Amino acid sequence: MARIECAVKDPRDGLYKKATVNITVGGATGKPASVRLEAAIPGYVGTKGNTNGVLGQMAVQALVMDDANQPTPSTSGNNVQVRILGGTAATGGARLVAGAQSGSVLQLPSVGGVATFSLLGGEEAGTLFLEMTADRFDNNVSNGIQDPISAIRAVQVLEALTGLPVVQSQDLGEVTKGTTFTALLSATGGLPPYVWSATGLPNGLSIDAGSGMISGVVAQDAAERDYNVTVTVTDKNKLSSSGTIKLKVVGGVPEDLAIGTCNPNQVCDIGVAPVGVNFTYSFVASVKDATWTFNELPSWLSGSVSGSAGVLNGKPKVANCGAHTFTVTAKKGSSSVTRLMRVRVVTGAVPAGGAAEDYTCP
Ligand SMILES: [Ca+2]
Repeated sequence: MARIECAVKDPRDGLYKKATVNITVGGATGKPASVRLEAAIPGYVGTKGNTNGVLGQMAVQALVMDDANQPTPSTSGNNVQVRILGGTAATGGARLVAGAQSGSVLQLPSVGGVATFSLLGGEEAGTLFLEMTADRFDNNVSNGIQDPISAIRAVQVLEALTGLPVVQSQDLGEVTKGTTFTALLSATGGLPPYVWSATGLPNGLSIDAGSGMISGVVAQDAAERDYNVTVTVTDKNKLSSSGTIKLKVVGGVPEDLAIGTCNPNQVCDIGVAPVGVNFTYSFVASVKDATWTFNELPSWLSGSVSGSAGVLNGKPKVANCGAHTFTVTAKKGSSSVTRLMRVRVVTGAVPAGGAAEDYTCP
């Protein structure tokens, strides 16, 4: 108990007025009611032996407060237990040190409600969870903890001081079912090496954790639509961030792009072209939005695209007599099919006033 007395002089009558109040000091139980851990600035610790200048140890204060939020009285025994919780990669080699004690668990006496120890980082970066416990039953943890009061604090263990890694968002475009697809993702910042993961990929595609390579063959049962894939990259500090990769699955295997009834193992005849007569031929695919290219066309023939058709056009001369082979390629998304075609230039009708040798093949 303590008595507080206060006296003031009243300016109106010049008399002193007094008041007293009795208060109870340490009015609460003096038993632990709350505990907390306070890490020294900057609040993170480096991995053991890191060469990047991150300090490998830091001081941590364990505070034990009573019901009135006052420091619990010091006791003759240990009244603070601190331990590193297992289960994270960062625990390997990490330890707590105070005086002669060293390990993943310490039991310490508090002085003025505070026990101080050091945390040393281990081999791996990541998050460490420190648990502090006091015993409300008797403010002593050495004889068993009957009524635990606990708090957990996360501490980041860093290999180097870097920013977060950032995934470069990108649009991978159209991916055609049934065809092999690969795309290499990239990240910046953070501390390589990176570990990659992805959610929302269409069936058949997967990401390589080590390289960030998305690859595979989109399954035939994958829905044909736009996909927004969440890609997460985690760096050596175990810091991670996510980005969105877009792609669109489209239908169509090479067989769907069959050109006419021509099969892939034969030369496909598209007919004859008489000398002196304009020759036209259109290729139309069985799927929409195919694009067309022609290769090794004879000099008298030119290819073009009209709408969704690939069109050949030309007027052969007598010098062009004979068979000509060339290739036609129809492409849709990443799927394409190429066929070998043949056209034969033959003798044409001689127009009025024309010379027979200009229209007659040898
Ligand atoms: Ca106890």
